[in-house]
Amino acid sequence: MSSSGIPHSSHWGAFHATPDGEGLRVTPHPDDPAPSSLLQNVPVAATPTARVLRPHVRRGWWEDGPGPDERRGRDEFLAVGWDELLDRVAADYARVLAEHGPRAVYAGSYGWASAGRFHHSQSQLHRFSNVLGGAVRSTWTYSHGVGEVLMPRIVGSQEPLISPTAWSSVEAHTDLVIAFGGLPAKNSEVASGGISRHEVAGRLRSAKARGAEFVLVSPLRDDLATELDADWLDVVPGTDTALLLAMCHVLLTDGTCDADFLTTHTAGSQEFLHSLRGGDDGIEKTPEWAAEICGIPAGRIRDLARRAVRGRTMVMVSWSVARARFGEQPLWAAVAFAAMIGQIGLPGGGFGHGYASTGGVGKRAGSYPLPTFPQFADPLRVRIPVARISDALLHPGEPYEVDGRHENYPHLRIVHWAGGNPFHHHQDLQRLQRAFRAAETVIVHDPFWTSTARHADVVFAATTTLERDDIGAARYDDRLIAMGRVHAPLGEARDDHAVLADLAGRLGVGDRFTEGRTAQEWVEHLYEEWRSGPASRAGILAPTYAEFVAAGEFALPAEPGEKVMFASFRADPETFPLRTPSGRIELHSSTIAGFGYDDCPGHPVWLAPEEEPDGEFPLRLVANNPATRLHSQLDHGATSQAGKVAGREPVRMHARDAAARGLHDGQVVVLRSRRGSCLGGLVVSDAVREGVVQMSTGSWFDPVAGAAAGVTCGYGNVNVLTRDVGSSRLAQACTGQHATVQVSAFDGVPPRVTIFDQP
Ligand SMILES: Nc1nc2c(c(=O)[nH]1)N[C@H]1C(S)=C(S)[C@@H](COP(=O)(O)OP(=O)(O)OC[C@H]3O[C@@H](n4cnc5c(=O)[nH]c(N)nc54)[C@H](O)[C@@H]3O)O[C@H]1N2
Ligand SMILES: Nc1nc2c(c(=O)[nH]1)N[C@H]1C(S)=C(S)[C@@H](COP(=O)(O)OP(=O)(O)OC[C@H]3O[C@@H](n4cnc5c(=O)[nH]c(N)nc54)[C@H](O)[C@@H]3O)O[C@H]1N2
Ligand SMILES: [Mo]
Repeated sequence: MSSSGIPHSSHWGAFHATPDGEGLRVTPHPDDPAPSSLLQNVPVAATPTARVLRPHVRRGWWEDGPGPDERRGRDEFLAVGWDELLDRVAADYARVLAEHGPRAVYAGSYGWASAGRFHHSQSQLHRFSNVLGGAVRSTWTYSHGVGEVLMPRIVGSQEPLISPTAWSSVEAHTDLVIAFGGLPAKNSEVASGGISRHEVAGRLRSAKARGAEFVLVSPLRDDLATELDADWLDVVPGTDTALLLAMCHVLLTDGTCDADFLTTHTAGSQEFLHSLRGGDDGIEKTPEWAAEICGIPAGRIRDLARRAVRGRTMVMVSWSVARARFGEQPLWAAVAFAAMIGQIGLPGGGFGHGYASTGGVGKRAGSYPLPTFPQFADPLRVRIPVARISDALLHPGEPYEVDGRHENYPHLRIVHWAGGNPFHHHQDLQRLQRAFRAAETVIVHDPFWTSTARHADVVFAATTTLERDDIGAARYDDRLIAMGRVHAPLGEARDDHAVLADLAGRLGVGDRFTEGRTAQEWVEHLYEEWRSGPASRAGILAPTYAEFVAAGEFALPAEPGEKVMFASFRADPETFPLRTPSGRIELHSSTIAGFGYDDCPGHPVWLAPEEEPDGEFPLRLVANNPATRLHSQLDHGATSQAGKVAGREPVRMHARDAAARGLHDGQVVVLRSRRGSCLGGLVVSDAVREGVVQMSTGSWFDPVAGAAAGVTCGYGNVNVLTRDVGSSRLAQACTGQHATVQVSAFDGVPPRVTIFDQP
């Protein structure tokens, strides 16, 4: 690296940090062609604002002991010493394990945490649980939980959402990109584990320069860069399935679908095509039928389907489109449409799920090994679908269904979270409050006084990455970064590893947890073990740890070839079948049909959202991921704060919807749904479809004391509005992207935002 400062990394980019007087100067990696503005949120992490500076405990838990408690989330916190707090937590762990076993501990701890291969909080917590005999964990993600379950069933793997056809192939070969949910530049700024070069915008630009055309299917016009000159189909949120089925219907009635490909490479096409003709419900899935539902005129639907068979077409579906009730359907319908075009497995053709949902998707195939912190095996192996956390806490022992299985929720007594913020990420936060109050002990490690920390009994003050050495690396990135400690820990903050090591020690498994290494020794060990083992076997000639640290980084070799998903299957489906029961792409799945789910039948169908706009809640909310931060992280940072409107999370609305309510740009408004309400700052914009409002996630949940202002959250956490229900019984995935709401003026003095104050 050429620029000065200490090398470091984050999920939103590699950078250099230089202590600068009282503050911190952050400069992007010199080779990053499009550094993220999120980097300017980083300096605030080095200040005491909103930091947990000492370990804390909730008074009620400390004085009255563990147990379900209505005071959780509103009680007072006491600052206590590390040792006395660790003693009490160890005693409670010992109690619960002795009385109820590991099935009573939830250590799923979902969340993005921070970059760094050793100090990764979930990995640390999972290793801790595993040496203790296991704990209940979560499975799948909020990001693409639908795809994780559906794709293996219909195409045999998660490849379409993890590593679809490479961007380089799209750049070189695609004539038409149809982007459902768009390719928002904001999302590609981020990639889990780190990203040293941001390439998506450049790839799109050169595809355009070669002559590629773009169609944006989204309720928001700015989900695709203006310079790409896309045709915008401003679909009604949650209705892409109807649009896609009608596009399939056009290929069928035009006779332009690739019948050979359907025969040789798919299973169940007869059932699917029959359903397009109205075989299931007597309704032909014509463009006229779809237009009524999705708000796109029939003529435009027909045109789009016809354009798609004219050249090489890539059907891209963002992860968000499936993060909704019945989210399995648009994804499956998009696979069906791509199969009917018949270009799956050709360069630049077919489909992919999540291009630009992060900067890593389609960037590299991820073929090289990375230094990895061993977690041991989980002896318990009890998992709940990640977004069913409130259900599990509120309904212990009760049955639920997922992916063809009948399960029962475990009775969770300890909830242990490190590196995630459920009081930002989960749906229906007031329900989550009730769920957390049902637990006996809630333990949270976080550097910041997040809303989750404020709903805990025990708050362990964690360090930030700036306070420790680590190895920055990610599967889809091309560099290892020697992350250096930039400053000493603030207050009494400690690394998650150190805290868990002390807890493990008190529970008699300290040596097994640490293997006798300090954190620094672990970092060096992980690197050296990788260098001499997997790296060397993969032909990577990596420098020694000392050389790596001196250089500040190490560039991985370029990957050979250009990945085209399912190319060998296309070329020879007999020799290279997909890992589905038929070996083919399943347009109808007998397995899924066999589950008998009316919320996810055996082939893609249109299922109307249960919560339709009505007189009381007439607007459709799009609750997407934020442009100015990663989720809730560093919401008090400069970039995030610069994006606020009237000191709240911005809410965008079309001018006609604003006028109909007498609202004006810049004013504080209230959003209400059947679940709760929050304030926001209004932005009037013609980039939003009429009847839709958009508010991003990630503003910290700031419950208004005594509900004085008549609202649930005074700052703008959109998840007080969303509905806590699974996508379907198939994936049971997060559906937070959509809700129906009403927006009105907020009269009176908005409450002061208190969420960044020390509690
Ligand atoms: N309505 C709606 N809700 C959504 C979504 C949506 O589209 N709509 N999207 C969902 C998606 S895709 C996701 S992935 C989730 C994301 O939800 P989360 O991943 O939970 O969100 P983050 O804000 O990244 O939370 C990470 C937490 O880890 C903490 N942290 C960082 N580094 C460390 C560390 O070293 N140690 C410890 N102990 N803590 C650390 C941070 O301070 C922060 O509190 O949100 C979901 N929620
Ligand atoms: N800057 C930044 N980048 C991020 C993140 C972040 O917090 N900040 N989070 C990261 C994470 S964890 C994830 S999982 C990904 C998320 O990646 P995505 O899930 O792809 O991102 P979202 O921003 O939630 O949604 C993208 C767009 O989908 C559109 N959309 C919503 N509903 C519909 C619909 O029904 N139909 C159609 N056609 N379009 C719809 C919305 O207009 C929205 O802007 O982003 C990652 N990147
Ligand atoms: Mo995500």
